Amino acid sequence: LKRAAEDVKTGREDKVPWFPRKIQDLDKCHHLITTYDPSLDHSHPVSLRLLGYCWFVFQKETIGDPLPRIEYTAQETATWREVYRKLSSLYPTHACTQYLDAFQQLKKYCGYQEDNIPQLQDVSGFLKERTGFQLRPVAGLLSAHDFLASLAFRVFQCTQYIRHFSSPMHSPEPDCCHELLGHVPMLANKEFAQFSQDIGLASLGSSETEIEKLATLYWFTVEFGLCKQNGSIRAYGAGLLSSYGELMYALSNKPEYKPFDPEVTAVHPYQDQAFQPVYFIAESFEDAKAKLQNYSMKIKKPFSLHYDPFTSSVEILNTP
Ligand code: HBI
Ligand code: FE
Repeated sequence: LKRAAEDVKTGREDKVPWFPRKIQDLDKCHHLITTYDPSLDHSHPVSLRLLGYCWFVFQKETIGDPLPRIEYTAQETATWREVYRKLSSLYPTHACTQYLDAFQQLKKYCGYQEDNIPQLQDVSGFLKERTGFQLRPVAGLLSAHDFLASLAFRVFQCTQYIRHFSSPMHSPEPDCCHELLGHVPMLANKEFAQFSQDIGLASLGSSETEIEKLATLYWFTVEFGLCKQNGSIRAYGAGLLSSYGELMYALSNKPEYKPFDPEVTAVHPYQDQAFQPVYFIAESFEDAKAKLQNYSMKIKKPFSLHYDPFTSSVEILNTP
């Protein structure tokens, strides 16, 4: 409500929702989507102990504080082991080289191994050194508005609990297997980090309609993107790199492929209950970044924004 009162009045019908101007404002970007309520779904009891703990942490934690270290139970570690083993057997043939390079580094420096769930604090420090990205713990699925806004400041809101042991190969919402195995390795790559931040920056000061389109772009790239590599096709999307079944399927001859084109991709219907019927292929991250920048320039905003990396804040230019 407090945020709603701060919406920017533009005099147009499409008003600009409140958005963070500096990294500290991300403390207000914690709006969870409640389509999935673990307390009502007994077939998918996520680890409620940790979920509750995340909530607790969330209340107190401000950006920049050290991230809590979690002592995972033997059962939680066993779930991680199963997911880690199965997925890492596919990476050499299915993941892009940027992913594979970072994965090696994470094994060396961040405790990525089958008997250990890496700690967000260690991973966050590693990313900060590589690309300036940092992690911050979050209790579940955030609104696209808040999630994308944090990317603008190179902050990745990251779940810290693990899926329930009863279905190790599937999780109805993001969990640390998805974040640590899907997202983190790619965020260690400079090009990809810039691409992610660019989607975030494009969302700041955009209308809800434009944010919805950017969320769809995010879906088909950061979550389910494929790219060309030395004449073959590899995965870079986190939703693929954290799902054994869909990773195999995406690189089989079953789905349809289309070239990544933001105008087309942003309005393509997506599937969140089954495998995607269509995947978009990027020529390279350079190319995807250039196309995204071109797309973002065309989004109508009542002002222009400039990101200042020294202060982690956005300057607002040409306000009427
Ligand atoms: N929230 N915690 C969390 N993790 C995500 O990966 C995530 C999210 N909210 C929205 C989202 N991803 C995307 O699907 C887009 O809506 C931006
Ligand atoms: Fe994700």
